[in-house]
Amino acid sequence: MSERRVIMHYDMDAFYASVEIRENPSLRGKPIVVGENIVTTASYEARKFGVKSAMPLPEARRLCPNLISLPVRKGIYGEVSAKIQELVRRITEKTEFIAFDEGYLDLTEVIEGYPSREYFAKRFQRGIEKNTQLTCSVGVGYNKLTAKIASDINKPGGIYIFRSREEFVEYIREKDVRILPGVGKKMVEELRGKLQIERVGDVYRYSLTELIATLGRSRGELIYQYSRGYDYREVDYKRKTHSIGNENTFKYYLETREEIDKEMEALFEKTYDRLKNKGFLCKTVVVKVRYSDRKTITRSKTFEAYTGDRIDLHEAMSGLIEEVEETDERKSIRLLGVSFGNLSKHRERQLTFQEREKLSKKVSLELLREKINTIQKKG
Ligand code: TTP
Ligand code: MG
Repeated sequence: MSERRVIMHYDMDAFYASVEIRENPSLRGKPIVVGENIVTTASYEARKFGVKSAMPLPEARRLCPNLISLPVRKGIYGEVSAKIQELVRRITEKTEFIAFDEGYLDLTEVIEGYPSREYFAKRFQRGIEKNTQLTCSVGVGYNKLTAKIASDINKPGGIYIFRSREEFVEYIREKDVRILPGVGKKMVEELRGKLQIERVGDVYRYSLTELIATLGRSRGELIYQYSRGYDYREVDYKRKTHSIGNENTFKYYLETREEIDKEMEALFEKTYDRLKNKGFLCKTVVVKVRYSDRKTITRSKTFEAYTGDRIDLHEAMSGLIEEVEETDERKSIRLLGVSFGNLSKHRERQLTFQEREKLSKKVSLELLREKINTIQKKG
């Protein structure tokens, strides 16, 4: 694989918080967080006080007494996210969305039509802002790794570009190893404790074999390659839809089992139709319930193999709802949802039990033949 690819990564700035500000401009310029108990994200004004994602709300308030906290409204962020993805897809089909607010674009071919990478990046940001009133940060690299790291460098509203591996290594060698994707808390401890690695450059002291011996194959290889700017992953633009679901919020809360069952049936029909029409099979059924006090629970069941069987799926859903009924305190319900996850297209489905048996017999036969051949050759 050459380094001639041009990959871009975009990441929306303070996404949930920015959407809330857009919906209510009087919040602009104020320190806000989105989250009920835990901060999911903080506006850049709140970040100045040290408030950040995953922080308990009381702690955030201690740091920033004027903090405004807002409840999470996933539905709206999902809609904005879909709009952004639609805009991005107009640029190229070679797009991989990895979260609500971020994604990769393979620009290798597209970029030829533009005067420069900076020009493209600026234009991209302007396009997103014009259509969504939201800002994003953009990184351009020669692979996913370098693009992703680049987009974080000049946040918010920033652009950063790595043109070559040399440039990347030069930038990264003095940085904390945590800058590398996949290096989490546990790995940081191991790197420090077992190998005295703190900065990316410290990784270069060890051979690949040494890293694998200490960290295991996949983590050893990852850190060896990433620290040097190697990453061969493609922008996975054929990536599948991850789930199909429907939910319903009720003006008048549901109180009885009959009401709940009726609504669940309707949701099931709607969701099952979509699954069938799109030609998907699935492995997981998820049921979501939100009570009048906003407490939300989800229960899921995962099958061994992919299925599109109406009865199987319906049974799973009913089982989950029963589970919920047994655990809750029978409060009134304001929202119900059903979704099918772990999707697979029909033709990519897993083998049935019989098919697997047949195949394994075939494979054993082939192995046996191979063995006989080797023995004959040796003889
Ligand atoms: P991020 O892109 O990590 O953060 P962000 O967009 O809020 O801020 P930044 O400008 O640094 O990119 O996550 C995107 C959204 O995902 C974020 O707005 C809220 C949500 N989120 C959570 O719900 N829980 C979390 O722990 C994190 C990190 C994010
Ligand atoms: Mg973001």
